[in-house]
Amino acid sequence: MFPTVAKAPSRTSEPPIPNRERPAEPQPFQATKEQLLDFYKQMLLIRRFEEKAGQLYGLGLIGGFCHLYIGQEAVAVGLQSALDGDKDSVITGYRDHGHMLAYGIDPKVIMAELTGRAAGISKGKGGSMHMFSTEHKFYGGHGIVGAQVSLGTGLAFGHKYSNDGGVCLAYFGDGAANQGQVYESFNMAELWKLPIIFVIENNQYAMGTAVNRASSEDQLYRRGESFRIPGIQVDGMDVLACRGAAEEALAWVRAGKGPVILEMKTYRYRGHSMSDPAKYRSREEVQGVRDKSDPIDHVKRLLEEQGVTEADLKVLEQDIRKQVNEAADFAEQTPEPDVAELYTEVLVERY
Ligand SMILES: Cc1ncc(C[n+]2csc(CCOP(=O)(O)OP(=O)(O)O)c2C)c(N)n1
Ligand SMILES: [Mg+2]
Repeated sequence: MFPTVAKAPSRTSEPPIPNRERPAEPQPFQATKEQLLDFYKQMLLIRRFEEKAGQLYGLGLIGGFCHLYIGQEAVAVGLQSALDGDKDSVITGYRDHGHMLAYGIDPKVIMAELTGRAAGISKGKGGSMHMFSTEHKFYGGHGIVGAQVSLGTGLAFGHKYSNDGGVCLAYFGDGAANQGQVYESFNMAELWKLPIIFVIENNQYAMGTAVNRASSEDQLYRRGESFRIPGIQVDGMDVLACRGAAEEALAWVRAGKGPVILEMKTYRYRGHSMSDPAKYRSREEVQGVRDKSDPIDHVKRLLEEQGVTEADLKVLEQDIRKQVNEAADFAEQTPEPDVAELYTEVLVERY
């Protein structure tokens, strides 16, 4: 005899889990003039840094792959500004320069890492895709699409296990959101109520594939529903919306309620990497976003409303250009690692 199984009611017309508690609707962050100026400076630094990195790549000074963050600046700046630098950790994929700069790490050691120099933040052995700063609890920089999500879940497990109060911010792309290990991570993270924010940087493309050509559910914030992980969709071109969403997500996670997904709607202006013919979208599409939704122009307008003048902003811009030029000079002039360093610090053996 088989046990009798109660007939399940039809649920096709119901939302997956009705009446479930969810994080509150995020509100735009109310920034002071100083905070706005700080966001502006950080985003402009990322943009100018990335433009310079593109030039150095063209000159053959950067080897291997190089993925620029231009267009997405508000995401890293807005989210990371809400973190507790002493406790929280961050992990991301290969498009990682902006996330490091958003920590206030010296652009010199980041640029020197791109040019493979001994003074680089990972001693010139990580390069563009594999930079780390354990001092800032920044755990890379990963080239395997989606792998950082499982590693980030491990970091969150570490926070919970050691009860250090930290939260992990694990960034990944719209393309990575279709990888299998992401869902294994979602399952364990919710089951164990791990302190992690899964941040999907939906920049609309995975290499040359538009998100709606590759994703059956292209509203990516819903991807956690079957794991009971709430999701929030955020305007990733608005630094104040990003910061507001981070605060709501952090409040939820720090209260022990488990993970949250933030889908950041953003856009990358440049090619996927430095060798991208960009045949999959029109110039008009890119120009349209630049004209209407640029995250830096947005903050510039807010600053101007607060009485900051074009001349004040020019001074800032000059200072940032100077910093970036100094970083590039340093990255060109500082020596490469000694050959004797080839096998040092590439593996930590702990038995
Ligand atoms: C496991 C794996 N599969 C494929 C690749 C090749 N690859 C590198 S980047 C990329 C696209 C990822 O797109 P997305 O996750 O949207 O991130 P974005 O580049 O837009 O930041 C692919 C397929 C890889 N590095 N690793
Ligand atoms: Mg993408």
